[in-house]
Amino acid sequence: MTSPSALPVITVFERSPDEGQGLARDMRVRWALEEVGQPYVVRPVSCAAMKQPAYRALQPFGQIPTFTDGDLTLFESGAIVLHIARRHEGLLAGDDCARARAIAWLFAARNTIEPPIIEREIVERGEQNEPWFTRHLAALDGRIRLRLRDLSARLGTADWLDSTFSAGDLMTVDVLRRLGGSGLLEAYPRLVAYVARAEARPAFQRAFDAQRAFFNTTLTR
Ligand code: GTB
Repeated sequence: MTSPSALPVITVFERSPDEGQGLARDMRVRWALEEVGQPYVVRPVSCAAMKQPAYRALQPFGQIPTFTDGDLTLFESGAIVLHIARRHEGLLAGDDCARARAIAWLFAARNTIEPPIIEREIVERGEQNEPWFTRHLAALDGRIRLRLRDLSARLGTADWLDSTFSAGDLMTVDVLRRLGGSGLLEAYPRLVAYVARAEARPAFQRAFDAQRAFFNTTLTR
């Protein structure tokens, strides 16, 4: 499907399993677009359609989100956020070194912080009845705590990871939000405040409200 307008198009769950909590990976893309003031169009995709060849041509693994802008289609939320940040003002501020550090944080969020958090979700969802469940969960909690401890130490009393809010903060906060309900973040008050500070940004609020409103409309369809 092509956009009826010249706006970028992102794909999202037709009905998100997170029920409008903004935990699916389109949230970080919506948030980035809101931060830079770029309007966009949402294209809902059903779980079945995601696995069809037509969609896999956009996203080889049959997942959301994708991002299409003119001739360019991208998959991988980190690559999409980075692309948006490079194309627009606002998410990679400062000189070349500051931009490089912000990109390093974006990668750290995806490659160093997120993996044990995702693994924990998979275990929580899929291994509850296995005899090793409690031990496996405890091991993952330990790995997550190490990351949180180090991240909290680095953040210290600063508002953001590297002077001004960046794509690195956006990605880090989006990843930390997935710990909601686990009780793990609460042991790190500086990280709790960091997430709250980011969630209070008007761009975050607009992105959150948009995905929530979208989910609510799917309820009545
Ligand atoms: N590495 C890819 C990226 O970053 O873009 C991963 C994309 C991905 O995991 N997409 C998920 C997907 O399409 C949705 S976000 N899954 C369908 C499939 O693989 O068939 C992951 C997600 C799903 C559900 C919740 N939730 O219910 O809270 C949160 C996050």
